[in-house]
Amino acid sequence: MDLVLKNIGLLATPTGTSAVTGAEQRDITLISDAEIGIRDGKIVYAGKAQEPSPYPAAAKIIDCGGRLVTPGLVDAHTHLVFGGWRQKELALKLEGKSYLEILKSGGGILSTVEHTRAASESELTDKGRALLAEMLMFGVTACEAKSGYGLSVNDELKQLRVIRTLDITQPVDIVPTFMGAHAIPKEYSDDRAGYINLILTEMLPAVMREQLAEFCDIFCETAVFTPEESLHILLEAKKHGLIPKIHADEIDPIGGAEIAAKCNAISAEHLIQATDDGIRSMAEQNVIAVLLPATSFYLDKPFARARDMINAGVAVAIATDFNPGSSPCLNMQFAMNLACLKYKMTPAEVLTAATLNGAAAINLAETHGSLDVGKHADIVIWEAPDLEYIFYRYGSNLVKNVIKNGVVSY
Ligand code: IZC
Ligand code: ZN
Repeated sequence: MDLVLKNIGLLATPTGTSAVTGAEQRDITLISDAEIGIRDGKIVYAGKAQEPSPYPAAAKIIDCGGRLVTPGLVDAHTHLVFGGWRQKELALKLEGKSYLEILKSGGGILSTVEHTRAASESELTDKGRALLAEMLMFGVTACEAKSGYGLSVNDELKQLRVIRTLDITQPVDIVPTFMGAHAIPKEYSDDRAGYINLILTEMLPAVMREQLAEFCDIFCETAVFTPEESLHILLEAKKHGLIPKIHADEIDPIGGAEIAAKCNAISAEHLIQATDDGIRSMAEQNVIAVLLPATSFYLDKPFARARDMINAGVAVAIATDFNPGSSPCLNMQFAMNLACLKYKMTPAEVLTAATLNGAAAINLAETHGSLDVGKHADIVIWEAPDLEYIFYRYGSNLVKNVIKNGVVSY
């Protein structure tokens, strides 16, 4: 035994190795007066405190002081690696310019593309490392990270190599997503077919040659990629062995949720404007809804219909959407608080959404996202006596300690 967490006031966790749906999403395990045993970075016991202690005298003990303990948070949707920031867009936003208007005028994603292209691999790696350290402090032990600010073969590969380096060299596990279809770069502004052809014939094969991604995502949106283009690109990516994801129905209801179902995407993201038909088709195909409430907040948009999705049998995950434009916030606790207060999800539903269902959305549910025996010992000790408290005391960082693979990392 390497480590024992004793004197846990309340252990709160979903259970299982796949996404949970419907009423099951709030059916979490709650154990008072609990303890967790960890060996070789994995959980070997999670349950009621045991007397007499079965652990060897040499085991390291952490006294949790009666606090709340949960699985590490999983941020299933981030655009983590980018050059520059976009604080200059704040003034435009306050003047009433919309996200798509800023993008159309050459700002938005395209301004981040310029800064990302200009940055070296090591500059991007240093910046990403600092951001991940901050995410960890807020309780995140695994996340997803997308490319999509390179939009040329070399710059997309550069971003994905940074993601790989970061995964290897710091504690938070990172799952990589190729998102060459994030916008049409300016050198292709008069030739969208040419850019899509570049994605299909050069980017996808190059990404696969270096095994740099597990998922392929696309920004299916008015004035970005159409539903038809999205379906075509995702089906081609699938042939290369990538698992589809899709930014769907964020701003306009153009049928993104339906496309997610059609190509058997593992998840669809945003879904603010998803229709009843879209939600139904996602439920039928077990597509996970990755909802991003911090983006609704920052763009001053409606909040996605989480309750309708849960009632329809769609598994709901919550993530930050951390990016320099529409969600410059990497604090998973803030996203969770918004999910509770704005989606009216219960604390238990949000916990599942931010752990097990997030893990399932990035294909990590076998090993992450709950405190089941055999899973990675990714654990948050909260400065909180119970689960409600972390949704009530919003605005503070309520994480006391983070354990990653059995090691106290914060
Ligand atoms: O940089 O604006 N929505 N992609 C789709 C983003 C937001 C990121 C950005
Ligand atoms: Zn996004």
